[in-house]
Amino acid sequence: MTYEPAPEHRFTFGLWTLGNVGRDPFGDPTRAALDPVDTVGLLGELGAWGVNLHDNDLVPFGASAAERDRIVKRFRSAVDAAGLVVPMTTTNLFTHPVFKDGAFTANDPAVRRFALQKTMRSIDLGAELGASTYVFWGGREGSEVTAAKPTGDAYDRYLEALNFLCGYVRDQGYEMRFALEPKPNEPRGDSFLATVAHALTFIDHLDHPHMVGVNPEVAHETMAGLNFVHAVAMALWAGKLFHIDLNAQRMSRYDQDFRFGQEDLKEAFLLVRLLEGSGYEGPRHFDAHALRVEDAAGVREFARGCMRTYLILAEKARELDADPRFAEALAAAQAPALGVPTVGAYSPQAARELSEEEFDLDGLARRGAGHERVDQLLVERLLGVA
Ligand code: GLT
Ligand code: MN
Ligand code: MN
Repeated sequence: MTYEPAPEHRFTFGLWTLGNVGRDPFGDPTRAALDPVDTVGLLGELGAWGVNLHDNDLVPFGASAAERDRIVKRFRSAVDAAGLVVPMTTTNLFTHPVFKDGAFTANDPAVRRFALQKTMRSIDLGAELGASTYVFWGGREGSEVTAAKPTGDAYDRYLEALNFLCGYVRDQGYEMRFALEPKPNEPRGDSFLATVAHALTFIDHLDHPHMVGVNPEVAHETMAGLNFVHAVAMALWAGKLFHIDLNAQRMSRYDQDFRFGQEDLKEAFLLVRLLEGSGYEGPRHFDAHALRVEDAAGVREFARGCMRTYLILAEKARELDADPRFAEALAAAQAPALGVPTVGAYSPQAARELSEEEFDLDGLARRGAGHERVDQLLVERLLGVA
């Protein structure tokens, strides 16, 4: 196995990821900005499948229509020349100061209307580039002063915005689905749609819920101390995993967006195993960037590393699932038994039978669960000594 990335692996990166210049809240850029055309060339060379973008990663805020068309044409030729696709696009609703108090949930109605206008134009750009997924990361949707922004009203406005934009996509006849990206905080003190479960509940209230799913990010659930594999598994279970942002993160810190696999290898492994076994056919998108201490060579190493680690973990997952000792350990732990219905659908007869059933409670309570063996086999496989 050479672990060489190829387009069939469906690896994608955002323009903002390879193009990250290493700015942080305390320090200036440490790398020169990349021309999107050069980013695309590099991605093609490294074996990626696609490139994603925010409207303003490509077209500067406030550019004229003629300027926009010229930039998009040049970019499109570069994408074609590199043999890439543009599967996902999104809107920057967080950098410009006009969005300081939110976009779709800004208290000021004029800001909310401008945010919708900007998003409609950005959706047009996505459709023009062939994107089938449109991501919504509500970077500024949230607050620091809870009393100044009634939460129920904010969710009403968020819902109104998404309903309006679903209407727009349908009206234009675009083949496009929306994916909401949750995050608990940063840059706002407290963000709306804080976790995958918040987003799933929200989607149920939309006019066209089938058009909208989620885009979970490793770093975002991990910041909140949540189990990311559970979050993704729940999204899959709900039929709502429309996209995924892969990276790495240590708990309880700022949004680190590290190279995939840089932290918590076991979780990365479980995630790859879940995705590869789930039938998920969407992009494997790396929303991460090279460390601020790196130069152009480091950026290249970072991008290769994300894809290589994914492929290595996918191979380890296949090996683990083909290991008869692991299958035995799972059987001893009764993992397959969880797939068997407990009582089936309710019926008076089933209720009667259940109420008469007798249980050996002491025996059940004494039985060991066998989880230690399952985990040890997994760890040894991961450590390469299985
Ligand atoms: C920004 C954020 C990411 C989002 C991007 C899409 S932009 O970099 O940190 O998590 O996915 O808007
Ligand atoms: Mn992030
Ligand atoms: Mn992200």
